[in-house]
Order: sequence, then structure tokens, then C-alpha cells
Amino acid sequence: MNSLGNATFENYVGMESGFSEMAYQMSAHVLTLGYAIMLAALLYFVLTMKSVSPKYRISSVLSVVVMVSAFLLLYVQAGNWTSAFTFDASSGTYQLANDADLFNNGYRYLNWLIDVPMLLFQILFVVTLKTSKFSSVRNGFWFSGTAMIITGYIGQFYEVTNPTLFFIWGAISTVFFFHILYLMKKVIDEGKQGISPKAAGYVGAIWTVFLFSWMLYPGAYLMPYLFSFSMEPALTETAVVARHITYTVADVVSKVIYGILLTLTAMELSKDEGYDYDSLTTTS
Ligand code: RET
Repeated sequence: MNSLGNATFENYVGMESGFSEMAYQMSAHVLTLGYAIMLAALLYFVLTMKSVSPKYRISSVLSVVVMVSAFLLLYVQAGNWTSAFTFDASSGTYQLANDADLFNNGYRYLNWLIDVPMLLFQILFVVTLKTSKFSSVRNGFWFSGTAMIITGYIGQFYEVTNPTLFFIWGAISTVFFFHILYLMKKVIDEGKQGISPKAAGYVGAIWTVFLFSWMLYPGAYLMPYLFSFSMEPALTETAVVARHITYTVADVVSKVIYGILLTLTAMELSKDEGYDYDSLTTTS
């Protein structure tokens, strides 16, 4: 038995078999791509701010907050990867470094504590609720969002050492996740009422994008088990690379694509309400 304790499975793979050049570099590249996209999208949300009427601009502001915090986190996460493993010429693999921090996805979870409530609140500034109360949906989003992340954060420490605890905390987290999905579906259904078909189409697309991308996070949590089909985590580099890719796709879709769709919805609603940015700029 080695002395890695509650470290996540990436470290066990780095210690036991090491990473091939391809697995190590693909991980480094996909983590770098992640933060590069956040910075590029930050500019999009700043530059399109005025294309929507003032009451919708808070949605863009929230996207800006999410982009800045995600950029910083993903930058640190990429550095954590490259410093945790170093090239070992004798075996031709990347091995766990002796004098650096272990690799850990925990930073992500703490970043979600900021981003998850922001992403959930964001839609409430674009759609109009018909029957639900703004404050009760907002509180439900905040409570279940935070509880989902904290319980998942605790669970991920046990992914190698104690699968039972890992699955129990994961299951508790999933209960809160279902509550979020329930609330979001309500917001979407109410939001579609009384707006133009084009705007309602965007709101429908937001639900699809939301559902797809948020489901990827529990998939990434389960990744070592998805490759093993047993109560032993699969300590393979394939599972490690798959987790990095899953997180990056999930981050880009749940933050950037979702934010862009909210901007497009708000543009459409602004036009319908008489604020047409295109004609504002051509006539003045
Ligand atoms: C955890 C633990 C296992 C069970 C479930 C989870 C769900 C996580 C989700 C995270 C969403 C994060 C987002 C971040 C954006 O910045 C915590 C992995 C259900 C849904 C959208």
C-alpha cells in the first residue's frame, strides 16, 4: 500500500503506472483550452452587453463574474496538473513529482460554489416567472446548489480509499441536483409563456443545453468507476484523460454556450419590447 491517502485517482495513476506522453499532453492541452475559452468568452459578454436592453444586462454581468472566476480556477488547475507530474526519462512516462502538491479537483468544487448560484440566478433575470415566486426559486437554487456541491466535495475525497462513502455522499448530492433540475424545468416552462416563438425557441434550447452539460459533472465524478464496472476504481490514464475532457466540455457548455443563449434570448426579448440595438446604432 502506498501513502497517498485520500488523494484523487489521478495521483494513484501517476504513481503506479505513470502517464504516457499522449495522456499527459492531452490533459495539459485540454485544461489550457478551458481557461483560454473563458478569457475569450469574457470579451464576448463584455462587448455584447449593450445589445440587450438595460434590464437584461445583469445577466451579462453574471456571465462576466462566472468567466473571471472560471478563468482563474482553470488556470490554477492547469498549473496543478503540470507541476504534480514530472517526466521521468528512464521509464518514458510522467510520474508523480516528489516535491509538489498532489493533483486535486477540489478547486473546481470550490469554484462551483460561486458559479453554480450565479448560473442559476442568471436565467431569473432574463425570463419572467408567471406563477412561482422569484425569491423562493432563488432561495431554492441557492440552497440546493450549495448543498449539492459541498456533499460532492466531501465525497470526492473517498473516490479511491472508500467507495461506499464516495457513493453515499454522491447519492446525497444527487438528491439536491434533482431539486435543481425540478426548479429549472419550472422556470423554463413558465419563461416560455407569453413571449414570441423565436424567444421561446431559445428558452427551450437553454433547457437542452443545461440538462446535457450539468449531467456531465456527476459523470466526471463517477469517471474512475465508469471504466471499471466494479467497486474498485479503474486506475488508468484513459479514465484520467476522459475526466479532464468531460470537465472541459461541461464547463464550456454550462457557462459559455448557456450564457450566449441567454444573451440571444435577451436580445430577442429586447427587440420585441422596442429596444432594437441594430437600429439604435445605424440611426445615431
Ligand atoms: C457532484 C457530486 C456527485 C453527484 C452530483 C454532482 C453534481 C454536480 C454538478 C455540478 C455543476 C457544476 C457547474 C459548474 C459551473 O461552473 C457534485 C459532482 C449530481 C451538477 C454547472
